Order: sequence, then structure tokens, then C-alpha cells
Amino acid sequence: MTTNITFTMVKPDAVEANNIGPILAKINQAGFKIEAMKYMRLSKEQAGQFYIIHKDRPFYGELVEYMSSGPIVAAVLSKSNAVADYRKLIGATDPSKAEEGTIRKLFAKSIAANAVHGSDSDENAQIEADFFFSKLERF
Ligand code: IDP
Ligand code: MG
Repeated sequence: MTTNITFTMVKPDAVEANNIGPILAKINQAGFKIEAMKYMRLSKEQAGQFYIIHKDRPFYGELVEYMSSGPIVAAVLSKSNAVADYRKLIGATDPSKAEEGTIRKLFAKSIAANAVHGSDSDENAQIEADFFFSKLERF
């Protein structure tokens, strides 16, 4: 299997709870290499743009408010089968439905404040990585 990428964020709830370190440790232990990383706060406009695909969902306003409520860690990760393997590592969107040992089971507070983002396809991984990082910021 060729190496490919996925995009992740440590979301504001997990940053606030001092779980950046434990989450990055899980990511490295699972065999992902960090290709790019930054610590930043999204404006409402940026959060709205990132999640534009969800603009018609009832939780869109809440999601944009939440994702711009505090700093996040954004990162590009690489590994064979990166997108699917990372979705497995993070677990279900709703932490009450996430498998034991997954990042969301361990660290998420709720279906909205669910600790991490993970890309859902190779195409979206590229779009999301390009949204946050220039070529000069990727290794
Ligand atoms: P995913 O992050 O597991 O891919 P999506 O369906 O793409 O889940 O939803 C994007 C984000 O929107 C979720 O991670 C979560 O933060 C938020 N979200 C999803 N469903 C709900 C909901 O029913 N209520 C509130 N927030 C939600
Ligand atoms: Mg999604």
C-alpha cells in the first residue's frame, strides 16, 4: 500500500483539557508521521469555510462557533492507508458510540466537542491540507 496523507485537528475542547500531548502520542504510536503542524485559532469565517460542506446541517452554526472558540492544532499526517486508518484510530463522531481505546472515546466531551477532526477521503485530505499549509510548511 502506498503512503498517503490525512488531515487532522486537535479541536478546542481537547486543547483546553491539556490533551494535545496525549493525542499526539496516540497518533505517533499508531504509526503516523507528522508532515506539517501548526497551533492557531480559526476565525469564524475560516471555520465556516472549512466546514462549508455542512452548511445546511442543523448543527453548522454551533460547529462554526465551537471551532473558532479557542486554539486548535492542525496537522498533516502520513501513513499507508492514512484516511481509513486514522478514522479507525479516532472512532465514531459521537464519543458514546466510539470504540474503546479510540481517541474520541478517550478524550471527546460530546458529539460536537469531539476532540479531533479526521479527513473522510483522500480528496478531502488534500483539500484540507492545502487549506492550512503551504508547500513550504510540509515535510
Ligand atoms: P466527523 O468529524 O466524524 O467526520 P461529521 O459528520 O463530518 O463528523 O461532522 C463534522 C463535525 O460536526 C463533527 O466532528 C462534530 O464536531 C460536529 N457534529 C456532527 N454531528 C453533530 C451533531 O449532531 N450535533 C452537533 N455537532 C455535530
Ligand atoms: Mg467529517
